[in-house]
Amino acid sequence: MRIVAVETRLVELPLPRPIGTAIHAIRSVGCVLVTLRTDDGIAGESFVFTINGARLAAFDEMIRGLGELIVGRDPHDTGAIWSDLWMEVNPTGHAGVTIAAMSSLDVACWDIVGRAADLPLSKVFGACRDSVDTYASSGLWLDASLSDIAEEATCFVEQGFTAVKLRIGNDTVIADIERVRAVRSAIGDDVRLLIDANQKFVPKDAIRLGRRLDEFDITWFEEPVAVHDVRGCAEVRAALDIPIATGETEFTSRGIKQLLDQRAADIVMPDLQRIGGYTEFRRSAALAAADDTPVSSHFFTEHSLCVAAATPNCISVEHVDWFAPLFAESVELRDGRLVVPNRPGTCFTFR
Ligand code: SMN
Ligand code: MG
Repeated sequence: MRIVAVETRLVELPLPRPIGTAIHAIRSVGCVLVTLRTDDGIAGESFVFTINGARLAAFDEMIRGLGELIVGRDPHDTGAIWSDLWMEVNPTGHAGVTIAAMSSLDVACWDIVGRAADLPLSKVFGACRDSVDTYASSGLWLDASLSDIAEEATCFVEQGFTAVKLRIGNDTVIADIERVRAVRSAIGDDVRLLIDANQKFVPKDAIRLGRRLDEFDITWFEEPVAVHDVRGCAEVRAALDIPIATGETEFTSRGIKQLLDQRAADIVMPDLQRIGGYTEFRRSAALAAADDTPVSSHFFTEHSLCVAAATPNCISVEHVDWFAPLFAESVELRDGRLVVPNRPGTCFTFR
């Protein structure tokens, strides 16, 4: 089997309302949808996105440019394709747009592998489970009022979620504590509460806040400090009882390795686009497993499900509904977990 064409399509998905985190102001997501075609008619799909579609054309250009290099290759040779493209991107660097493009080609190749075998990728990778824990993550934004987040949290619980993620990162400790208190009282003691600071704090402030949050039974404290302050993140982790989750902004298994080496995370969070597709997701998860560290996938709910199902140390998949309109199929929430579908490939196809 040979790859014969790489096609891309740009799509903009507006959010129901603009939202904010400590570092983002988001109105929409711009996506590059990627289709790899093969000589025997099987196609593989994947996508990358940018917030508000910013500089999406650069991603499209990189995907098509690197895509040309894999025309003529057997899509089953995911290992060789990864290694060859890794050498190719030396001048542009092993992070950012280049890795996002490599990720999209990798995921589309694996989709073909699954479809050609008529197997879900969870089975191709070696399934561990048929459902994966999840948490509601398309809400509880930093710019929403206290009453809005309480109402949203209640709504998530009514929908069947057993865990929710709240964005924090206000200018005062008191304001963040109020938000945590509002959500905790809305969801009760039996629903898990995760918090995400989106890199807002310096280590001392993160520690000060974290100590004040002990009474709220926080499942994890995500990205407490700036992405490059790995040592600072390790300080926060050492000082707090609340587990620290980070890694969504790391590129490839090398980024995850740094977090593990510096003991900066209790949970690492590979993001399919930044990590380097399924190939590097699995390498990252294997490094974490050897370090007795759990992983939880970031964004890409639909496309992460199959690899999460086949990752022994994967504890959850983030539930974000932004990309659902792209797909003909939807994820299914059952008893607070996402069901791993039995369809071939990634189990999801573009409309
Ligand atoms: C997040 C990342 C990107 C956009 C919005 C929110 C957040 C998450 O860090 O982990 O969901
Ligand atoms: Mg996050």
